[in-house]
Amino acid sequence: MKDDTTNTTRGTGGELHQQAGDGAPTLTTQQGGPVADDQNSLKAGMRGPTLLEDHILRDKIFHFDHERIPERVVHARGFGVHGFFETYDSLSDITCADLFQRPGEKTSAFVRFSTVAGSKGSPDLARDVRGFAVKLYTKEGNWDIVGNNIPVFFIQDAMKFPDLVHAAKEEPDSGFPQAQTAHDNFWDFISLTPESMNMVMWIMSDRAIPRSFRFMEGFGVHSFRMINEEGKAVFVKFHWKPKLGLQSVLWDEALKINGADPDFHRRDLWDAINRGDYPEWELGLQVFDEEFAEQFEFDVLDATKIIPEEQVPIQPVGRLVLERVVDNFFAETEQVAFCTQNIVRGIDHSEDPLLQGRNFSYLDTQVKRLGGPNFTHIPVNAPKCPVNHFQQDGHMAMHNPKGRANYEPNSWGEQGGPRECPMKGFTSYRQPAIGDRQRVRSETFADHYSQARQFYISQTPTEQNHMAKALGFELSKVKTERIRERVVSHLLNIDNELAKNVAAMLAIDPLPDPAEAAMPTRQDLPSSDKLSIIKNGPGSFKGRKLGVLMSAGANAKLFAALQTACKEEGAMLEVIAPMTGALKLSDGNSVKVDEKVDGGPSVLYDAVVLLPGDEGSEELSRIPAAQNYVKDAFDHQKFIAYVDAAAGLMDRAGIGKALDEGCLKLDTQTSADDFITACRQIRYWQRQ
Ligand code: HDE
Repeated sequence: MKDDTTNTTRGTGGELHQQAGDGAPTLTTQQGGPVADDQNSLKAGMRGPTLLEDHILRDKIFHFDHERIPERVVHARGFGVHGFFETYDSLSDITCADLFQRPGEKTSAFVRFSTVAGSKGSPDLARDVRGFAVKLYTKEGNWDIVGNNIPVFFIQDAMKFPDLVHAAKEEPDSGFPQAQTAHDNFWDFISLTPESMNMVMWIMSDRAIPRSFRFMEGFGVHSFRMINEEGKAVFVKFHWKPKLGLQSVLWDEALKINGADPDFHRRDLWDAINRGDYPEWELGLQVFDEEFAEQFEFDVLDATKIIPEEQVPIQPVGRLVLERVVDNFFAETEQVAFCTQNIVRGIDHSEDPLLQGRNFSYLDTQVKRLGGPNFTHIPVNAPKCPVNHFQQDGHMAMHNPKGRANYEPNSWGEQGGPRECPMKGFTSYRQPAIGDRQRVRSETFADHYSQARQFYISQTPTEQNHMAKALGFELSKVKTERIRERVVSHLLNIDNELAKNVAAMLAIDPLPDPAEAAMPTRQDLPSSDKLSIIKNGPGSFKGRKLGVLMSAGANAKLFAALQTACKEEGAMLEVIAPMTGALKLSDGNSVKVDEKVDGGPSVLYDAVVLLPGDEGSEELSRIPAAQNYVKDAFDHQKFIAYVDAAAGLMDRAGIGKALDEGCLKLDTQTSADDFITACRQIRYWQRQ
């Protein structure tokens, strides 16, 4: 800024403000009129009242007053980014969808990740399902796969959705709790809705507290159809598999991350894309036919069930790469409008009653949120292919059809506008649909416990323990005893040990009777390894973050070796120290500090190094935040590397005598590379 009064105006405090003239564009009103003074309203006299005629003040305040739009009723908290989808091989044998015809074809994409229950400003690490909504701008129109990071859902019929959401969100009288299901209303509804039991197992598992959006799967959940050029259909389920593998945090970490960095997930994605480390997923299809559907143990139209990968393997058909952050959060992330009914030729819905209900819901919600029927004119929602129709007018119409004809049929020949095209247009699959009109639930939807058990027995003991503790935590917040007991009565239909563990945590004695089941015999399904996160570890520390806690005089050689090892692995490294700014190393060089120790707790890192220098180690060891850093890393079963100078700090943190094989001393025996190799296991689960 020029310190030159000819190019500045004075604010109320006498401070100087920049004016146009040195390269900046001229500030204008919304009508485009240049503004001379953006600091002061128009007054009668020096100390007099503000005048009604101040159109510049009015223009500014009016717009501000209207900045908010209703947040999404669910999935309010989200984060969107741009990318592309690339098809591996032609899928023309099963679908005529244009994007799957040519190997290597790239289709632009916009993806919004979200939590479900919390409001827009809620923390990222709530125990919750994550939305995984993908908009594909294909050459034959937009296709939205509006999925979640969990492959099943709470309910089977759209009729129950408002009840589910009401019960999950804050209670209507008090207005709390925010962004959590640990309250009476939620568990009351759940315990009266046995169809939710499979989903309950998933949300009580580590899937509901992912480490990052980059490390979670996505699922279309419902069965869909793919149709080829001959009109032949197959069923299909959509899966997004993260290239970096799956990873979750521990519940105690989630609680602490929510305080330390409530934007942990969005920051992670923002930072990864901005440093060119583009997250990638493979789209996998489970393809099956009517014959399989007939003999499968469950109804493929029931969204509370999966089809285990062991029964129908997943075929990778393309990759999704996220490579560009938004220019503006509101314009893109907030205004993006996903609709399940946005499908393209070659893809069709199934008769899943949940999906059918969703198809009805999403347009309404967008009209309410975005204020009118023209939300497809907003750039993030606009198709990137030719759009020709006779729909017109309405609020905020940006481009009405040109020309005389705004109806069809018409006899205006070439000037008559677009015409339908039976050969290329969307055709629904000719699934016969005959039956009496009735409000019913098919008996094939009745088994609520078999897959819940299958999920539970597929987990490692560590994961099972997390699930029991999650149930214990949630139900400990439920004040009404009979609700807690009712949940345990369902758990008894899933797994006795689990039910007993949870009952013990809640001092429920004696155990209640098992809940009455709509279908009394539970099927004994085999365990499915693919359902466990730990059994499918990434075997890599790529994309993860190392937190190096340092003090003045830290060993420069070791630090450089850690930097190199991280770089080679594709991992990040951050320096945490008692002060911000720069830190002097043993060789006299300085390194930039990323976080002051109380702003960079170890919950923000995947593994930690304790690298104090001789000079600063005593002072560091006395800082409570540094002690917590060490204690938490240890309690959260993280890999820890340390040097001799960290002995005092480790003693003060209470771990000096508890060191195990997950704690590696960096010396001539163990190099920085060895440590990063150990970190590929992500956690030292053996530490209890
Ligand atoms: Fe949604 N859902 N949903 N849902 N849903 C919405 O649309 C709805 C369901 C999902 O990032 C709303 O734009 C009904 C299942 C995601 O913008 C709303 C039913 C799955 C997102 C709506 C369901 C989802 C939404 C709220 C049961 C996983 C966020 C705001 C019949 C397969 C999209 C909005 C984004 C959003 C309705 C069940 C995923 C109200 C009626 C099952 C990822 O239209």
